[in-house]
Amino acid sequence: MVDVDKVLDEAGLTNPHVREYVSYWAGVTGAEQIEVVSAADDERLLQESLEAGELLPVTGGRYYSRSYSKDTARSEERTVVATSNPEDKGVYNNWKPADETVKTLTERMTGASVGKTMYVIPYLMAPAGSPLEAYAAGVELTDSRPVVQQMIRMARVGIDYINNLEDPNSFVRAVHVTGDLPNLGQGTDNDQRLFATVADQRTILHFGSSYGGNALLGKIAHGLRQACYDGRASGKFLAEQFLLLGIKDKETGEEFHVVGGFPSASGKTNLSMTLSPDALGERYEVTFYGDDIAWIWVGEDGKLRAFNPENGVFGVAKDTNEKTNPGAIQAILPGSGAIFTNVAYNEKTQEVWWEGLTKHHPDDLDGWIDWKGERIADRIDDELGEPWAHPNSRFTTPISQVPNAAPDFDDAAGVPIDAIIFGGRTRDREPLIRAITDVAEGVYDGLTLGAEATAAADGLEGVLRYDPMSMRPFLAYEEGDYARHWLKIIGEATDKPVFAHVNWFQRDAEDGHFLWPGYRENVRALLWLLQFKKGEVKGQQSPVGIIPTEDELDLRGLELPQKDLDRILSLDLARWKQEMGFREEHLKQFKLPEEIWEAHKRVAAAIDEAAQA
Ligand code: GTP
Ligand code: SPV
Ligand code: MN
Repeated sequence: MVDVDKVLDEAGLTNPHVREYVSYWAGVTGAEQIEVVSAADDERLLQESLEAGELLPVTGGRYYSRSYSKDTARSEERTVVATSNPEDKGVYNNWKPADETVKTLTERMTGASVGKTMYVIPYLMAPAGSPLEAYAAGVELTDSRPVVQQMIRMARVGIDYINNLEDPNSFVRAVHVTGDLPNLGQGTDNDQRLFATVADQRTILHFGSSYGGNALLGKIAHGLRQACYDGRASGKFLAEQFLLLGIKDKETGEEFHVVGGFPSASGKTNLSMTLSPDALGERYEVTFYGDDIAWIWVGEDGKLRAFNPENGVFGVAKDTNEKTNPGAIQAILPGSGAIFTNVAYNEKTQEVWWEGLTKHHPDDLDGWIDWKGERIADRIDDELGEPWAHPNSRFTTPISQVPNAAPDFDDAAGVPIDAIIFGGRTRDREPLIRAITDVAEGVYDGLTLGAEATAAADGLEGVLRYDPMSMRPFLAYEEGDYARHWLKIIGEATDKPVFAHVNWFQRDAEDGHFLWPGYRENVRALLWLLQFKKGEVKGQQSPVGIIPTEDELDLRGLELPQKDLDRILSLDLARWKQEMGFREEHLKQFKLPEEIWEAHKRVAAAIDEAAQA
C-alpha cells in the first residue's frame, strides 16, 4: 500500500478534508501510486505519455491521442444525477437515489486502479477571487494521465486552489476511474459504465470511460451538472451550457456581452471564436470569453453578470477550417500545445487531419491512420468512403491561445450581460433571429428550444428533440423548479437582458442548402439585436417575437438570394401552429410555474390570430 500521508506531505497538500478524501479513494481503488499534479507538471507528464505511447507527437509541440473505439462521446443513457430527495427527479436528469448509486460505483471502483497511478488534480472552475468561488473548487482523482493533461488545459489546476479555501470542506469530490475499457459491455444490456453526479453530496463518481465529458470532471460534471444543482440550492446563480462573447463597437467604444445556449455541436465554439464579417470588421470586434459554459448571477450592482468557469476549449474538430473558424485554427497552431483526439494522424509526417479541414483528404495516403488507428492505405473498397476522423473528434487548447480572447476573460467580477440567445439546429420554422422582451416569454423560449441531436451524444445523430436551454443532458433537478429558478435570477436583475432565438441552420425544402451562410456572418444578426435593445431599430412584430426587417439587417458585402432572405425573415404559421401542439406535450411533462404556461398561451393565441388574419 502506498503511504498516502507521505505523498501528500511532500506535495504540500495541507487541506485535511482533501487528505481524508484522497486516502479513502486510494484505498477503494487500490492505486499503486499517488501523484499530486499542478499545471507546472504539464511538460513532464506529456513526455511520460509520449514515452508510454499514450500520446503521439504532432508537429510543433502538439499531441495526438485516441480513445477506445467504443468510447468517443458522452453517454447520456449511462449518466445519472443522484440525490437523497426524490423531488429532484426530473424528466431528463436520470435521477437515482444517492445511497444506492454511491454503493454501486464504490463496488465498481474497488480495486479497479490496481497497478496504476492515481493523479490528484486540485482545480478551480472560476476566475480566482470570483464571488462564486465557494462553488468552484474541486479535486479530481483520475487513473488516466491523458485526463490530467486535458484538465490542465481546460481548468485552472494547482494546489493553492484547495489549500486556501475559506471553507476547507467546500470542494467537489470528483473521482474518475477508467476501468477495463475493452470489457465494459458498452452499449449492451450489461453495460458497466456509470457516470454519476451525487449532487447533494457534491461528489462525482465516473466509471468506465476516458473521454471528454465522461472523464474531464471539472468541465461537464462539475461546471454544469453540479453547478446547476448548487446554483439552485444556494439560490445564487445559474450554470448553463452557454457560450459567452463580447462585441465591441470601435466607433462608440461601447461593449456588449451575449450569452448563448445552443445544444451540443450546434455552433457555440464557432460563434464565440468568430471574427466580424469582413465588411463590418472595421467597426466591430468580437471577443471570446467562453464557448461551452457560463455561470450567471446578479451582481451587487444589480446587473446580470457572467463568467466562463473553464480555462480552455474542447472543440469539435470536424469542419473546423480557415474559412469556418479561423480563430480556432490559430488557437491550435504549432506552439499552442494543443491535443487532438480521435482525428486522423500521419505516423511519418506527424500531421493531423479531419473531415472539413481541407476540401479533400491528403492525396498521399502514406503514413495516415484513421481515428481507430487503422492504416488508410490498407482500406478496401467499401471502407474507402468512411470518415478518417470520428465525427465527434476534438481539439483541446487553452484560452490563452485563442486569438480573440477578451483581455478581461479572467476577471473575477465577470461581465454584464446584455442579451441571452437560444439557437438550435432547426431545418425549418425558426427564422434567422427573433427578439423577445418579456422575461417569462424568454425563459419559455429557452425551455422549448429544439435541435437535431448530433454526434456529441452517442447514437442520436439527426433525431429532433427538445433541449431546454441546451441543458437537457446536464440538468440536475426537476425542470419546473429549474424554470422557477431562472425566473427568480433574471427577475432579480435591475437591467433586464433582451432574449432572442436564432437559427443559422434553416434549409431549403427542395435541395437542402443552408439558407443563411452562417459562421462569421452570424454576427450580423447579433448586431441587429444589440441595436434593437438600444431602441435604434424597431423590427416587425410577429407572434413569436420581433424579427428584423430586411433593411435593418446590415447585409453589406453579402450576396444572398432574395428568396432565401425572404424565407429566413418570415414565419411559416402552419408549421408554428403544429409546433405549439408539440410544445404543449413537451411542457406537460414538467411541474411548471404558471408564468410559463401563461407565456405559452400568449404565444399560441398570437399565432392563431395571425393565422386567421
Ligand atoms: P459542443 O462542444 O459539443 O458543446 O458543440 P458546440 O455548440 O460548441 O458546436 P461547434 O461550434 O463546435 O459546431 C458544431 C458544428 O456545427 C461544426 O461542425 C461547425 O462547423 C458547425 N457550425 C457551426 N456554426 C455554423 C453555422 O453558422 N452554420 C453552419 N451551417 N454550420 C455551423
Ligand atoms: C458537449 O458534448 O456538449 C461537449 C463535449 O462540450 S463533452 O465534454 O464531451 O461533453
Ligand atoms: Mn458542450
